[in-house]
Amino acid sequence: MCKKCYITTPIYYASGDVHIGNSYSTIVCDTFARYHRLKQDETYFLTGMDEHGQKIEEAAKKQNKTPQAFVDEVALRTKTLWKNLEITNDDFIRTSEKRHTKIVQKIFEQLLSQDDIYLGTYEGDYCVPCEAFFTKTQLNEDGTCPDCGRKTIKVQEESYFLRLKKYEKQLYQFIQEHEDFIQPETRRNEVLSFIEQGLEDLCVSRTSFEWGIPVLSNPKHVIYVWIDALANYLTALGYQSDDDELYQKFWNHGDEVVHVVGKDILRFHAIYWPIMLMALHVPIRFKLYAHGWILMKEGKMSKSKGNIVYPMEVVQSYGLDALRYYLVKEMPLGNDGIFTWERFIERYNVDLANDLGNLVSRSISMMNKYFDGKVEKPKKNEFSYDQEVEETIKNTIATYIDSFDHFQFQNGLIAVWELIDRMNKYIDETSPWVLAKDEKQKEALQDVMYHLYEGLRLVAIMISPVMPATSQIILEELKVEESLKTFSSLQFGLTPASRVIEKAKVLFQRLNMEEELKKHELNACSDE
Ligand code: ME8
Repeated sequence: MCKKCYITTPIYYASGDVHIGNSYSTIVCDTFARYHRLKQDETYFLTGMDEHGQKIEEAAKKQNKTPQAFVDEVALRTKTLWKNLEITNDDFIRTSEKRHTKIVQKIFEQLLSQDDIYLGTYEGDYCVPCEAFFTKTQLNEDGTCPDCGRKTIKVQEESYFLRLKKYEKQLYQFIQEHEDFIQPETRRNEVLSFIEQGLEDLCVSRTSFEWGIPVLSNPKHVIYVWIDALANYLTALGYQSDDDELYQKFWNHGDEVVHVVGKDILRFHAIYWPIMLMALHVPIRFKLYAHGWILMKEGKMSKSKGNIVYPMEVVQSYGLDALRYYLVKEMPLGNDGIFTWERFIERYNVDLANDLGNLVSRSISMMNKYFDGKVEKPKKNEFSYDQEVEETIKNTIATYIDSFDHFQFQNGLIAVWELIDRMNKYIDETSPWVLAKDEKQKEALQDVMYHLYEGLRLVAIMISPVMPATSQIILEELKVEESLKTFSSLQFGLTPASRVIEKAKVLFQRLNMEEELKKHELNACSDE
C-alpha cells in the first residue's frame, strides 16, 4: 500500500552547534523516512533551524556579528553535518527565510483579526543582567534567576496573547478521542493532566528585543518563539503561499504526518500547536512521537559540565553506521537512554563486530570454501533447525514491521539481533565443517548455506533504514539482485540462486576497550 507520509524533526535553535543529543531526533526521523521509502511510501522529510530570539541575538552580539550572519553560519554547519550523517531530508527550513516570515506574519494577522490573539500586558520576573524573563515556575525557590542566581525584578510589558483557554475543552476532547495522537501513552497522560489543571493564555510577542519576525500591524512587537517556530511545519509545505502543492498533498490529503519531538518540547507541540491549527481551521493531521533524552554519566549534556559529545567525533573514529545503530538501538521510545564511551564500545564489539560482522564473514567464507561461492535453493530442508530458523525469520519480519511502523525502532532491532544470534547458533548446531568432510552430506551443507544466505539478505534489508552503508555492503557481497532487495521481498526462500563475493570485508573491526577509553580520556566505568 503506497501512503503519503510527512515526517518532521524539531527545528534546532541556532544558538550553537547541534550535538549528539539533538542529532538523535534527526537520526530517528531519518530512519523513519528511509523505512517509509523502503515500503515505497511517498515520503517528505523536513528538518530545519529555529533562528529567532533573544539568546541568538545575544550570541551574535558577543561575536560582533549581525544575527543574520550568525545564523547563516550555524545553518551552514548544521546542513553540512546532516550531509555527513547521510540524513535524507527533502527540505531544510530556516525561520529567517522570507517564505517562512511572510506566512507567519499572515497567520498572526489572521489570528489577531479573529480575536484568537489579543493585546494585553505581560507581567513577569525579569533578570536585568541576563536580560531575560522568567515565569514563576522557572525561578529558583527563593525567587532568584535560574541562570545566574541573582535577584529578579517584577516588570510589565505590553504583549500579544494567544487564546489557549478558549480551546481548552476542544483540545482535551480531541486528545481523548484520538488515542494515538501522542505517543507513548505515558506522555499522552502527562499532557491530559496538564490540561486538566487549566490553561493560561500564551504570551506570543515581545518588545524587549528585536531579532524576530515583526508583527505586521504593530512592528514594535516581534513574534515570540512558538508561533514562529511551530508554523515551520506548514510554511515549508507552502501553506497559504502561491504554491501550496506540497501542503495539499502531504498535509491536507496525506496519510501520515509525524512530528518527532523531545520530551522537553512535547507540551508546545501537544497544546499550542493543535490550538493554533484549530484557530486557523487547519485540520490536525499529525501524530506526535515524544522521545527521551540521551544522558551522559553526569546527567544531561551541557556545556557547563563539559560533557558534550559531537556526532562527528564518533563518526570519525567508529563510522557512521555504528553511531546510527547505537542511537537508534539504545533509546526506547519515550524514555531516556545513555551515552558513555564504554557502553558505545561494548555495543560496537558485541552487536556489530561479534554478532553481525562475524556472521557475515563466516557465512561468506564457508560459501566460498565449500561451494566456490555458489548458493542454491535446496529441494528440501535437511535439518530440524531449518524449520526453526525459518520460523524465527518469519516472526522477526513481523515484529520488525510492527515495531518500525509504530516508531518502536529499538524493539525492531532487538528482534533482528535475535535472528542474528539464532543464525550464529544455527552454524554451531549444523557444524558445516563436519558436513563438508562427508560427500553424502553435500545437499545438507548446501541447505545450511542457503538458510544463512537468505537470513543475511533479510537482515540486510531490515537494517537498511538504520545502517544504510552496512546494508548495502552486505547486499552487494551476497550479490542480491535488485528485485530481492525490496520491502516486498522480505520473505524467506525467494532467492533461486546466487554467487557471493570471494571475500567479505571486515565490517566492524573489534576494538580494544582500554585503548579506546584512553583515547577519550575516560576511565572504564560502570555506567548504570
Ligand atoms: O527545542 N537527547 O530546539 P533545541 C535527546 N527550537 N534529545 C535532545 C537532547 C538530548 N540530550 N538535547 C536536546 C528547540 N534534544 C526548539 C524546537 S520545534 C518547532 C522548535 C532535543 O535545539 C530536544 O528535546 O533546543 C528537542 O526535541 C531538539 O533536540 C531540539 O532542541
